[in-house]
Amino acid sequence: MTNQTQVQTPITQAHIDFYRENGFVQVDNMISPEELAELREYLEEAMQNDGDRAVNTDKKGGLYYRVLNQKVNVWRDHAGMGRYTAHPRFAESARLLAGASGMRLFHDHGLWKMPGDSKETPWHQDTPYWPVNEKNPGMMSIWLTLDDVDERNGCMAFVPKSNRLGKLKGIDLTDPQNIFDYVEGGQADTQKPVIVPLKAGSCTFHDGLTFHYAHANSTDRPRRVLAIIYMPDGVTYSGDAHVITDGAGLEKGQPIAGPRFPLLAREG
Ligand SMILES: O=C(O)CCC(=O)C(=O)O
Repeated sequence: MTNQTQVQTPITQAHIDFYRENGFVQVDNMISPEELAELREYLEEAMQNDGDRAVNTDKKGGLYYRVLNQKVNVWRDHAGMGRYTAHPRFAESARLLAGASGMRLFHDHGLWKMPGDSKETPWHQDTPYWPVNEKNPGMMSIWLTLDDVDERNGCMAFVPKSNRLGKLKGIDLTDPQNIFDYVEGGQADTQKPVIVPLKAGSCTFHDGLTFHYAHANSTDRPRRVLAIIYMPDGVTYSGDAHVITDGAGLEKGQPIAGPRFPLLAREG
């Protein structure tokens, strides 16, 4: 007989209610100062060293790099990052907010907004980029900042309840369309963003359908973030090409599962 220890999280009923109402939520002090120091060290190593599994979205100087210096699947090249990306506290927090019976890892990514020629991350939804069949898959991200963030160095902003607008077109992050033009019936109720400055070690969670944006970095230091994307157990693969699912041996129409997509949190 197994004796499962309940995973402790900072999630309160107020967080759950806010997330379900608005499609995002701020959670302060997700990690301790000691964890923050360790995670900074690990993510620095993961971003600076080339392994064979993690993937850089663009090279220094590229258009995408000016928006984000992004490395996906850092957990697959760095065992220390693996510990954080699979952290039960983060995954259980995500599960509680979403109200899912189980949460799987989709992928992690280091998201650094570099100083210098920095561009904003335009308003977008995440769901249109993912190779899943469901229009509303309940997928979500934790965005955990390793630096204090505000409007000067790339904090996030969200449009409350925009997740209820459903899945719209994907935005080209380097040559953005205006996502608000895609909203049927006009823009009025969809353009009231909430800007979310955070202290290092704090985080936001957002639904894959929630409109979000990040300011450009006008400081002289990188803005360092670990983001992890979770999917409720049972979300199915569309068969579309995607850096995370290509070569993972998945069958179109089948639930995304297997060793690259571990179940990180479950009910009970
Ligand atoms: O970090 C950013 O600038 C944007 C992050 C984002 O779009 C996301 O985590 O979905």
